[in-house]
Amino acid sequence: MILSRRHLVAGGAGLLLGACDKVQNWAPARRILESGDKINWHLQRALIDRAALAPEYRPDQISPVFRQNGSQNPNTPAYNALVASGFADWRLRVGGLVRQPLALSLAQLHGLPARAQITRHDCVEGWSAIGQWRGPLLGTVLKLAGVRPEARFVVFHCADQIGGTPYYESIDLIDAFHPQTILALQLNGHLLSVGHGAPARLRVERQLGYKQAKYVMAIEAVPTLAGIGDGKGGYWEDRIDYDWYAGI
Ligand SMILES: Nc1nc2c(c(=O)[nH]1)N[C@H]1C(S)=C(S)[C@@H](COP(=O)(O)O)O[C@H]1N2
Ligand SMILES: [Mo]
Repeated sequence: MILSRRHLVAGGAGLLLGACDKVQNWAPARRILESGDKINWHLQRALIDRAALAPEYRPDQISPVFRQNGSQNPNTPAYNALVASGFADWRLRVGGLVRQPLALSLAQLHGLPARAQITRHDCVEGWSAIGQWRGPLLGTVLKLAGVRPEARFVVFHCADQIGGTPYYESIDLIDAFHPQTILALQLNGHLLSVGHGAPARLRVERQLGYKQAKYVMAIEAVPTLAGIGDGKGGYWEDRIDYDWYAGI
């Protein structure tokens, strides 16, 4: 049917409802409504996808050796001094778009409720390893700082430099508050070794290895990735065409 002026200017509620019924039967409108449904369905599926958990494994499935990759020691004077003091002077800075910028000591991080998870690390170079990671939820730390509503991403600034540039990575707030996203302080029941990113490294379990920032020194909440590095959100994203969203 053609939508008539009478339908559009329908007066009473009853009439309006009647008009709605007719609109729903009107093919073009029905197509729009159905496509709305489809968009809704895709959106919901995407959101449910993003909330899904990474598989977790049994203790007997832990790899005997967990390989180290990328930087294995920042080896800068500043980092070496931190190692020498057992990270007593290390502070995790949390800043950017937060209500309360923080400088958390390692003891404070160890004092937060922690989560342990046995997960599989998948490196884009073609190797994997299963390990148990333990540490506070990144969400707990971000809630302490109070992320402002304008923030859309969190950036991790690391202590190591590759070719003179400090390593950096970023994730969006959906991953930042995912229940398996932790700041790992331990691997397989031991404090993180220097090789695995001491004293704190990100575990964002539904993404590839290069997102798992080691040697995290600062976390910054930002509205856009435009001002970070060359704007693609990570050290490797900016240098070779690694995807920013490295979903597994
Ligand atoms: N700061 C920093 N984080 C990093 C890297 C790096 O070079 N520097 N390499 C990434 C890559 S490619 C991988 S596969 C993992 C390796 O973590 P692992 O050494 O604990 O196995 O760390 C990731 N996080
Ligand atoms: Mo990797």
